[in-house]
Amino acid sequence: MQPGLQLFPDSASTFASSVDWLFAYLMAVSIFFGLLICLGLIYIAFRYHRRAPDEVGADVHSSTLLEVGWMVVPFLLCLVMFFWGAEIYIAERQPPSQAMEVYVVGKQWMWKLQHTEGRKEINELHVPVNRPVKLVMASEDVIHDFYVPAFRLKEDVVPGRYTTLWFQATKTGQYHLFCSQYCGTNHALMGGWVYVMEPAAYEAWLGGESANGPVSLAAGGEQLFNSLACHTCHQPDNKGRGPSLTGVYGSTVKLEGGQTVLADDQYIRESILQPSAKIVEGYQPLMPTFQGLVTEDQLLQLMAYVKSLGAPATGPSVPATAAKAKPAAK
Ligand code: HEC
Ligand SMILES: [Cu+2]
Repeated sequence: MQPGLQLFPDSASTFASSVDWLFAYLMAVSIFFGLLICLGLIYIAFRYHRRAPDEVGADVHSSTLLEVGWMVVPFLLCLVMFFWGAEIYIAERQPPSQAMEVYVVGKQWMWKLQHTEGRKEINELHVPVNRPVKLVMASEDVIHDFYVPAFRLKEDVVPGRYTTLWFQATKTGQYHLFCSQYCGTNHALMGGWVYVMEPAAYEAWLGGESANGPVSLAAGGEQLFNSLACHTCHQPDNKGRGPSLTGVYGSTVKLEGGQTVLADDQYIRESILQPSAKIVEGYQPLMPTFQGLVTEDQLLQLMAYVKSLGAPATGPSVPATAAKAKPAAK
C-alpha cells in the first residue's frame, strides 16, 4: 500500500473493475454535459448579448425534433446508468452458495469478527484470495457500516437484524477497513485491515491461535445450547416440548395459521429473540425469549450450531434424483 495521495484505492475484488467502469461512465456523461452547457452558455452570452438599448430579441421557433432529441438522449443515457448500476447492485447482493462465511459484530467502536472454524479477531479480517467470502453482520448498539474501499463494497450494519456482504478478493495484500456510518465519539478510529492471504497461509493462520486449536463457532453454539437449556425443549428426536432443530436451517417452516417461512439467518435470530412472532405449526408459544440474555456473538454461535444440525432432510431434490437416475439408466 503506497502511502500518499492516490486517486483511486487499490482494486482488489472481483467487483472493483465493474464499479470503476460504471463510475467512469457516470463521470464521462457528467463532464461531457457539464462542459457542453457551461461552454454553450458562455459562447451564447458573448455571441448574442444585447448590443443596443433598443434591440429586441428575435422570435424563437421551437423544433419538435430538437425537443424530442434532448429528452430521449438523456433518458437513454440515464437508463444505461440505471440498468448497469442495478446489475452490479444485484450481483453484490447475491453471494454464491459455496461462499465461506465470516460473522461480523460491530460495536462502539470496534469490529469483532469470527470465523466458523472458531478463530476470532478484532479490527482485522483474514481471508483467502480468490475465494468468495460472505459476511453476516450484526450490530450490538448503533448503526455502523462496513466499508472496504479496495473491494468497492460497503454495507450498513444495523442493530436488530443481519445484513450481508460478499466479495472475492483478487490480490493478496493488506487493505483498509472503515466504519463509514458516524457512530459516536470514536467513530473515526473504528477501522482496521483486511488481510488477503494465499490459501495455504490462510489455513495456517486459521489453525494457529492456540495449542488445542480454537473452538469452532458451532461447537461454542452447542455449549450454549446446553447451558441455556435449549436442549431440554429441542431434542433431536422431537420428543421435547419444542420441535427438533435438525434440518430446520434452510428449510421451509409451516407456521400456525397456514403461512410458511424460509428458515434463514433472520428467522433463526427472530425465533430466539422473539419466539412468539412466528409460531411453528402444531406447537404452543411457550418458548421464552432470550432477548437480553444472549449477546450478538452468542446469537451467531447459536445460529452456527443450528446450521450445523444439517440442511433440510428433503434437500435440493433435483441433483439427488439426477444422481440416482444415472446408474439406473445404464
Ligand atoms: C421451554 C421450551 C423451549 C426452550 C427452553 C427453547 N425453545 Fe425454542 N422453541 C420452543 C417451541 C415450543 C417452539 C415452537 C413454537 C415457536 O415457534 O415459538 C420453538 C421454536 C424454536 C425455533 C424455530 C424452530 C422451527 O422449527 O422453525 C428455534 C430456531 C428455536 N426454538 C431455538 C431455540 C434456542 C436456540 C433455544 C435456546 C437459546 C431455545 N429455542 C429454547 C420451545 C423452547
Ligand atoms: Cu461505527
